[in-house]
Amino acid sequence: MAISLKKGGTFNLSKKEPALKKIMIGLGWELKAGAQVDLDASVFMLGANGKLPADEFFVFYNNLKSLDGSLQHTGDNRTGAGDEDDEMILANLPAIDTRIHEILITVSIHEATARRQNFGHLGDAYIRIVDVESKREVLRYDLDAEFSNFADVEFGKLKKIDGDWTFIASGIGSNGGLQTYVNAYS
Ligand SMILES: [Ca+2]
Ligand SMILES: [Ca+2]
Repeated sequence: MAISLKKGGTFNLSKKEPALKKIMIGLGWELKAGAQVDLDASVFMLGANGKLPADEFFVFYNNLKSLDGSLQHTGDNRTGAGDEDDEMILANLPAIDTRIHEILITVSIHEATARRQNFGHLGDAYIRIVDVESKREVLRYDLDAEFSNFADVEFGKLKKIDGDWTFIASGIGSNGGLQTYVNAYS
């Protein structure tokens, strides 16, 4: 059984899953009837100072691979159709640049302001971590809090705490668009 986290919950991957090397971070969502929303998953790989050590550590639909090659975004999904993961990020944990202390995963609605959209147009949304080798789901966070008034959500983050990669189900909503995150972490 996979571990199911609630908002604010944490899971020490390095301690509880020491054999884990290659992981798939899967993000899924469902649209409410009639809604047409394009969500984009993005990853910010941050140094100890909370900033991107180089632009190429920002992984998104226009930069699918991180500078160190450890992270790969599998590509843009524009509809969220289907029950499977809608956007996926593959990570090779031992290959992550030692300068990286935090890996932040956000999901934002494409052109939310122009289209007047927010997470209220969405049904279920989740983030999960799967062991690539065994295909086993290690943990999952179903976004349980209310995000209806937001167009962007930080779904979760992997943070290095005392040398261990720890997943935190942060679930923090905002409304500035992807550019606001970019400005904050550049
Ligand atoms: Ca998308
Ligand atoms: Ca879906």
